Amino acid sequence: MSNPLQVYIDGEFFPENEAKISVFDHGLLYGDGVFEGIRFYNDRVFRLEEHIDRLFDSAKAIHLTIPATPEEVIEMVVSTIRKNELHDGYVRLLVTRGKGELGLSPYRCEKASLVVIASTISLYPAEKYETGLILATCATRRPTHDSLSPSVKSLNYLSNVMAKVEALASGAEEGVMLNTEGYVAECTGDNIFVIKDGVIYTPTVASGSLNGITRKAVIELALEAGFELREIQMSRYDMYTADELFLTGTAAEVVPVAEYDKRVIGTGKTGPVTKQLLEAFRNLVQTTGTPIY
Ligand code: PXG
Repeated sequence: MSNPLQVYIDGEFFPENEAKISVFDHGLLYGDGVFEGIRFYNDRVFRLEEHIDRLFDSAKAIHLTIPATPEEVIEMVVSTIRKNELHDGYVRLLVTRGKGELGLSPYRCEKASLVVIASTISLYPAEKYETGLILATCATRRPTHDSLSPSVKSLNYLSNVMAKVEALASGAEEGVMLNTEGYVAECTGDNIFVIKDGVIYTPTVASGSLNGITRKAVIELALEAGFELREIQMSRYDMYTADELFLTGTAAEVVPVAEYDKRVIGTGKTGPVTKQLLEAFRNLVQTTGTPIY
């Protein structure tokens, strides 16, 4: 049997079956906290500083003080991977509001808790990167800026979870979430890209999509490769009539889509632009990032 994972909690490492958070933590009681999902490949952490920046921005937006500096959080992530002697994998970094009395007020919690789990992940089977995913539109909409900003990567993922349930119930593998105006925001855990007549399109962040770190990396790769790229208000029509469609995310990386709401996308096979960007992305993650060892 392999060694148990060592989980970092507030300055100490615990074997996975002893890695516990209080039932009085407001992260559990109210979903009050923020998180990041981060990948490391070939002994380097991909875009670590961007993830830490987004974590601090999410925390600031929910009025949560992270009890460490960004540099210290970076060191926590790298040392947790090192402690587990991992080379390729996934980090889940969470900041919860911390242990407190019952009651919504965050001021009942003395200090936020920091947790780092370093493990392995595989979201979709390898053949999906050849054949493409099946998508369906979900009934559950993305939260709006006037409630919880969709830019906050909070511990409250219930609307995404409900959307995922709806997608799976309709026989799809991933769900498309619209904003309250009915424009495409993103999938339950991935950003969306469309290719039409050689131009690449993605919904604006203002449409209600997370400012994805994979999204940003893919935009950079597309521009470097000389593609025209437009951030737009995207409709389902734009997706139905796309030549190619793909999703981006830390877990999914760059994954093609073959079918959406029963419409075959393009030829139904992974298209050339998707293939090119998928390869460029795989090369990027293998050759850049914060060194672990
Ligand atoms: N939209 C949403 C709602 C997300 O949660 C993305 C887009 C893609 O963003 P990044 O920065 O990863 O390119 C996400 C990311 C998980 C998991 O465990 C979820 C995400 C990332 C990593 C793991 O389900 N979501």
